Amino acid sequence: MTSYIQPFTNMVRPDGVIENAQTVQQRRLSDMRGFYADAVAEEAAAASDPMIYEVYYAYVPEAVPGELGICTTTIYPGKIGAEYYMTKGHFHGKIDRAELYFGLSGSGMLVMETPDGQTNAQPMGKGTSAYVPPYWAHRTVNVGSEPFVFLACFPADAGYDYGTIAERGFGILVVERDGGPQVIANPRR
Ligand code: PAN
Ligand code: ZN
Repeated sequence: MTSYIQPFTNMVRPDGVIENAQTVQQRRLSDMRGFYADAVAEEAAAASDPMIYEVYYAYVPEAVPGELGICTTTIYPGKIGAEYYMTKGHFHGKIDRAELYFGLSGSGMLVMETPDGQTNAQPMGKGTSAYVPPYWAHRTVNVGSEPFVFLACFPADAGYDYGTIAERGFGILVVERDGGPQVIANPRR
């Protein structure tokens, strides 16, 4: 017999807090050492171990095909050297799973890359709907002076492959140049 999941709603605040969240994940600089291009700046910032981003999960389903995961990400404003605070970034474990992002507040960039090295960067802000297609690794970056917050909805069986990006990074970085964000080639590639 089918056992039905009960329908539910959550209040999602513009600052990314989800009321009655199932879990909250915090990512400090110490959770992502080696991700930033400027190793000297990263070492200097490590002393205070700043909070880089937080993820509130409204729903963390089992990896059942057909189910959806729902969460917000709040990336705090800041830079390591010239590089803006950002998420680790990942391919999905099931690499052909797509994802929807929806901007709630602040301003950011969505950086993406295919396994064969095609890159793409899309600006995001409040009200932006962004499609992460199958096969594209994805990372978000806060390019503003306020927290950048977005909602994500993803197939429950998508999973995470963090290792590929942890090793190679993305082909493009988002850095501050002349007072604003600029997308540049990753010098470590
Ligand atoms: C997002 C991300 C979230 C945090 O919900 O998981 O923004 O980024 P990292 O997972 O790269 O640390 C998502 O893309 N889920 O699939
Ligand atoms: Zn994802």
